Amino acid sequence: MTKALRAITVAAAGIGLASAATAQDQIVLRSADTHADGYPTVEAVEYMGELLDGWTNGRITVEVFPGRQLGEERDTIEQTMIGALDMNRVNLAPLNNIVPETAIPSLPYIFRSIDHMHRAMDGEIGQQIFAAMEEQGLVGLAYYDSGARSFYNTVRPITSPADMEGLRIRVQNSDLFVSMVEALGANATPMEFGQVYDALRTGVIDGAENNWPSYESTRHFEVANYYTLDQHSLSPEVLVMSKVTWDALSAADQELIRKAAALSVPYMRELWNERVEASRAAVAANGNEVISEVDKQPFIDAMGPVYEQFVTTPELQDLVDRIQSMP
Ligand code: GTR
Repeated sequence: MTKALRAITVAAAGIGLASAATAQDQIVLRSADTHADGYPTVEAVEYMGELLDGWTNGRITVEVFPGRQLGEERDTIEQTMIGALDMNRVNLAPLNNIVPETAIPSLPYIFRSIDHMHRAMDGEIGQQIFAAMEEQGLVGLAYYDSGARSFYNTVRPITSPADMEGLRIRVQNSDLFVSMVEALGANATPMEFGQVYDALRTGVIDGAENNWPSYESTRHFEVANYYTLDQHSLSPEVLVMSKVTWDALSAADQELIRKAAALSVPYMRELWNERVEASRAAVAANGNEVISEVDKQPFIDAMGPVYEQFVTTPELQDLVDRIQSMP
């Protein structure tokens, strides 16, 4: 595509894909990601774009805007819902307040393992949650890995919920995560991802929680020395498309996009596993105190109120039961 044409389609995307695609031949899907270039989620969506580009001889392309260029997740989710942005790769957590079903895979300790999470999200459960998102204008395309989220802080090694008492912990913009942190006796501070580094450095917060690659890529590990592998949430990443964009596509193009998204999942998972190892190594080289032998039971026991607060309908309870009873 020529630079001029790309500029036109990008400008037109602000008023929806239908206008961008009036030329019918060129579809440029703009996609946001909070992570920097090179992060596995960014690479996966770029790969999906390369597949589409190849299959359509350049007719459909994806333009990824990494590193919060289009705003924090809260903003880009809104943009996607109204059709100002075509695609968005976010964590399920910032969707929890918008689509109650998305809270279920974010629940603390709901999955026994990453494998268990894959089986649920790659099957009927994942599809049911996609269907619920559609009512809010979001078409789910893929679930990506996000490993396990664990607590890190600047103050002390956490080995039990008692050690969390009084700490100010940043959480994502999700009431579920607020409730989880409060159930452990800490103070939850919802904050956008891009503000966490400075907040940790200046002592506005004492800690946060995330997986290995995010702890490392954001350099949070350089300011928050203690990382406790309590693995409280396996909340996966998700790639969504605006329903406004989706509905403007032909059925054949929708199918191509679904196919490319599906192929980007195993690609992402491989990159993810490599990145986890690289991040562990970077954190070890920095000499951080990693508390890996954690008795998870007291953390699990403290989570009862969180389930009570968020599993509030028979439908949500059914999702929980089906996940928990999976072999
Ligand atoms: C990361 C996730 C981001 C964002 C971030 C956060 O693990 O990939 O999408 O949700 O956590 O904590 O805000």
